[in-house]
Amino acid sequence: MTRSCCLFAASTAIALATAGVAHAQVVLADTQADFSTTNGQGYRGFQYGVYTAPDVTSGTFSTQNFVPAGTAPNDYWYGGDSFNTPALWAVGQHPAFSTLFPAVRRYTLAMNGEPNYSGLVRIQGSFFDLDPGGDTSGFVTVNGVNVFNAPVPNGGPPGPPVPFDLLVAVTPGSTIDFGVTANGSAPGDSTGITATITTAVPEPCSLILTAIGGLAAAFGRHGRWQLQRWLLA
Ligand SMILES: [Ca+2]
Repeated sequence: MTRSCCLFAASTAIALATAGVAHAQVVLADTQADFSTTNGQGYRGFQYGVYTAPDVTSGTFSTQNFVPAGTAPNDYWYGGDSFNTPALWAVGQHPAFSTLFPAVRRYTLAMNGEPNYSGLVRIQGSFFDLDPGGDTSGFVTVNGVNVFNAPVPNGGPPGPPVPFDLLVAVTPGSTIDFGVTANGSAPGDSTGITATITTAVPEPCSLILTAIGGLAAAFGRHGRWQLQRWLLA
């Protein structure tokens, strides 16, 4: 952060502190709020599809060959396997029934007008069972590297949350994937997912940028980002 930026941001922080305003960092993505089938693949930076390798659960699986689903009937993305699988909808996803390809929703930094951000992001959320008929695992990968992978116990819907809270470095074009694997068989594998991706600012400027986020709140999701980027220029 430059000196002029710090001075401006500091004055902003003081002004907002006086006004009692406090806001979180910039929200880049929200898996549920950003979901759409009517706006096409890539809307708000999200694509919905599969990894073309079966039943990846070990933590050593390949995360390459992400393929977006081709159609979206009835408000879910459909990957062409049997029994309407793989499927991805606003609050959950189901792996492919026959191939056992994991269902994956992918957020790509800077895709389709998403923020052109470099730095740390915090990925917070949880997986949870939506159908006690089958067990699954939920995973998160960033740029093809698996950073979270855990069983999702039955008990739904909704089952007990399997939370994750990850801090990773990204650049424009980085991919952040949220996936559900079949664990050997796919019947009854509907699994819930909720997650947000927010910018994360290391100390000592986190307080200042929190205040900037508050100043920018009225500008909307991407407007907030653009104001913060301008301040950091
Ligand atoms: Ca299963």
